[in-house]
Amino acid sequence: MIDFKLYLITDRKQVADRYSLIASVRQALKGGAKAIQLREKDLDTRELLKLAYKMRELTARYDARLFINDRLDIALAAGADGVHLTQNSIPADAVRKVIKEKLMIGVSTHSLKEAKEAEEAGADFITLGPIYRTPSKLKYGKPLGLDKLGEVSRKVRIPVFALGGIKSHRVKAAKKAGAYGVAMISEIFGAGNIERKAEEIIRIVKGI
Ligand code: TZP
Repeated sequence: MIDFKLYLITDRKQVADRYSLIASVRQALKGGAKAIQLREKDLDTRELLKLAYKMRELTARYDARLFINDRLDIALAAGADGVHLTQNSIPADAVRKVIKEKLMIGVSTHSLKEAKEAEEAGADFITLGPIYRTPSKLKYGKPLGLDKLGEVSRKVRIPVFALGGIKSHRVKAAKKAGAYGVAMISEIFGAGNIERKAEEIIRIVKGI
């Protein structure tokens, strides 16, 4: 069961330097965030594990789920709730065989084909993106847009989180198009008041 609507993805390089990543995530958790994906691709294994331990301790305190990007080994070692797989990771069905229901599996997708494949492979949820233009993801080419988000959301049964260029003022449209929830980096980590920004997004995405 996916019991969160906001999926917050980390990027310590986007955190205003007066805060550490941990302090910023703490603010988001205070604002009500219930799912964090640790995505720090440039850290080596031991640094990443150290950070994952800290994130585990912190998220547990706020009863929030922790996902680790790409690294099943780190997810298991840190006692995370799930692993978030990319299109280049070990595939979801291979992970599922080993972990059964012990961990949740999220998968990053960029097309209907990838979304269907992730569902068939046993993913619990997917992110779909980039929906809007976002500087960090220009390499994916043209944004998918809301129509594609709607089509994918209708054609898979697992929850779809809209990702890429999602800002407060776009959350409603993403929901209306059919997204189950929203995933984001810069809108929250770049906010002057992270706690309040997280609160605001959660209110909109839950429709309250
Ligand atoms: N995958 C597709 S877009 C994206 C990722 C990781 C980055 C989203 O970042 P932002 O700042 O929420 O647009």
